[in-house]
Amino acid sequence: MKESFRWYGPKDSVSLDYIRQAGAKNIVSALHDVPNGSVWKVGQIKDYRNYIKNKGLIWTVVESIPVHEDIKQRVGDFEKYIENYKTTILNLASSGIHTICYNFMPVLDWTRTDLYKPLGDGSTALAYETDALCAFDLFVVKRKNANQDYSLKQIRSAQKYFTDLDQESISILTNSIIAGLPGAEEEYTMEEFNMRIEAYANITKETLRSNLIQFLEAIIPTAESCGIRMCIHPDDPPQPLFGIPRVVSNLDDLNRLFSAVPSLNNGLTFCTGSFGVLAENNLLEMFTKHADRIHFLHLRSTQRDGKGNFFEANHLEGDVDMYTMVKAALIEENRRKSKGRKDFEIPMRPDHGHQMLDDLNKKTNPGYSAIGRLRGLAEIRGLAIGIKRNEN
Ligand code: DNO
Repeated sequence: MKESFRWYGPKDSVSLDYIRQAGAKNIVSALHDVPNGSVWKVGQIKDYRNYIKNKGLIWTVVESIPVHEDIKQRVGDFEKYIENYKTTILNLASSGIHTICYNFMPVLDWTRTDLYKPLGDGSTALAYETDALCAFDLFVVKRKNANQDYSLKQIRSAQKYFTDLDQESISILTNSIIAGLPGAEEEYTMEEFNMRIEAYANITKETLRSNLIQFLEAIIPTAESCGIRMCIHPDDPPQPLFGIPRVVSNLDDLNRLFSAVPSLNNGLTFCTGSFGVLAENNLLEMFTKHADRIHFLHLRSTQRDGKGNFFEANHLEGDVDMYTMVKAALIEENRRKSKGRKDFEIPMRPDHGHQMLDDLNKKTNPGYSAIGRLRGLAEIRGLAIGIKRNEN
């Protein structure tokens, strides 16, 4: 696996100099300052690439080129945004970057309700609680007809949860959900958020899926023409939020997506933590079925409680069987190597990490502090070496 680390650009408190010390040579990053929908120009891409190169590192994966909301809904200027997307793909390829991660989650990218859940060992983790989300939806956003999307039991439980919140907790919860987690690229006021959600009122799951497929039909030929591996990131969490469908959550979703657009350039970011939130997702089966189009790995684990809540566990703990997943990745790499595939080494990044040790007193991007990810990378690196040695 190509060990990688995500970097949010020159403003990231975890600098490239620090990342070099983690031992990862590959950088996962994006032109975060370019507004969603605009073309990434060759000059901008090359400057950014060279800045990383001058630090002795390689910009290997783009995460993400955000997909404009007009494309997801197929409204407004979606055709122009698709053309811009294609131009960005070509510009990245001509600058030597060939792997692009993106997602098709409506309105919000990844979502958590608590960014600093205290754990028993003194570190903090990202967490998601259904009561918190439901309470936010019903009593803060006050989304029209929201109660139709929840059972009576859920509503009662959310009511109780909300009654116990003071003003400060409500505003922390609000910021955790709509103020834009790192990489989401968009933050909303409550009014904007409501408008964005409302725009999906008539978009069914099948419409959203069809919009995604039409987007892929438009861009994948461009990706093929210049050797770009597109890899969609799964829904995080893998379930509808705010009454809006999501279409990259389970094996059935993947099967439909890849049978509609079978090119291997239409690939997948296999995020063990995102898929792992659904107990019914068999990660190994999902991985094996679509192994040849997995162009990027996000390795992390989540711990479910059986009631829809989860927190991010240490990388080798929680519900994800990391041994099995790393082994599957190494088997796939060997298979590709034996077939002479040049992309046999799959870029992998330790996804998220606990806020721990000195980082507890620093301001870092939630989930992206240095030490927690360093721990994750070190554990996964050791695991991979152990598996490889054991096989030879
Ligand atoms: C969260 C990330 C996501 C991811 C995008 C990919 O930590 O995994 O923000 O980058 O969903 O497009």
